[in-house]
Amino acid sequence: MPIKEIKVTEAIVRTYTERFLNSLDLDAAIVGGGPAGLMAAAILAEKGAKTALFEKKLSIGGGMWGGGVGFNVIVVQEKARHILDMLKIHYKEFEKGYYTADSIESVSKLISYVKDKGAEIFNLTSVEDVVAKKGKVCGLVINRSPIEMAKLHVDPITIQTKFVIDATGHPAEIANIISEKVGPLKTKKKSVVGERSMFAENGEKFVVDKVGEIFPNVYVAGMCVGAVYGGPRMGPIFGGMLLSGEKAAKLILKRLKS
Ligand code: 48F
Repeated sequence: MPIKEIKVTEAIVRTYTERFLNSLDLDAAIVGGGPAGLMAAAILAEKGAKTALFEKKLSIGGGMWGGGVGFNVIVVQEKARHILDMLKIHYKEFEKGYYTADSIESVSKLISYVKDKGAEIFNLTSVEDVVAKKGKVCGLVINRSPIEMAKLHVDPITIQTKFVIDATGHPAEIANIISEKVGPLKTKKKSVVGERSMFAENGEKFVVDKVGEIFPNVYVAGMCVGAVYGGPRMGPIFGGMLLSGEKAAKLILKRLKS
């Protein structure tokens, strides 16, 4: 059978449109496809929550591809080793309690796991605002990243969701938007404090301990937690990111159940 160009076009447009229409009304919308957002998407989708992840870049994986200074190796501590096992990522014990894994294998297997569990991933999609009604966030305002990058005057569209996870990493973009345009955060300082200098041990603990709801229906995960609450950065050790995403997902699953 000859290949028809317009059939290829039709296949892409119809399939993408169907996927997008199926994601208009979600249980959980995750902003940011770094390790924390991906991990949250995996756990939510695995437990049957209708989940989509929005990533503004072309590639998914955030800051995990490059390991440390572009040496494509990540370090994961004992506490998060179960996640490497769950994702079937190969790893070696470097010294007691320090495990190394190939960062490229780690990102690929995480993405693959998320897709296998049924979450949608929309790349090239920037979240530029939230939908907020009666003091609660109930949706996201999204645009195509190339439109945003070219600063074209083109209006965005929206999706509806029960819960949002801000997993945008260091800039804590959604938390900043909320505190500037919607209202004070539920945190002690009421707005984004900004992360502190490096202290790996404390930073890794902080990004897990402080995971929670920062505004009605909005949770934080990953480095965003450090930015919102003023926790230390931790460098290329990734167990905390994965555990943080896992915890945010579990908190939302509990809320969805009730
Ligand atoms: O930065 P990122 O990897 O965040 P994370 O999951 O992990 C942090 C680590 O990579 C590392 C670290 C740990 O050692 O400190 O930095 O917390 O991934 C965040 C993703 O969010 C995307 C951004 O492109 C990146 O891929 N992102 C940011 N803002 C938006 C967004 C937005 N407004 N809309 C969509 N995606």
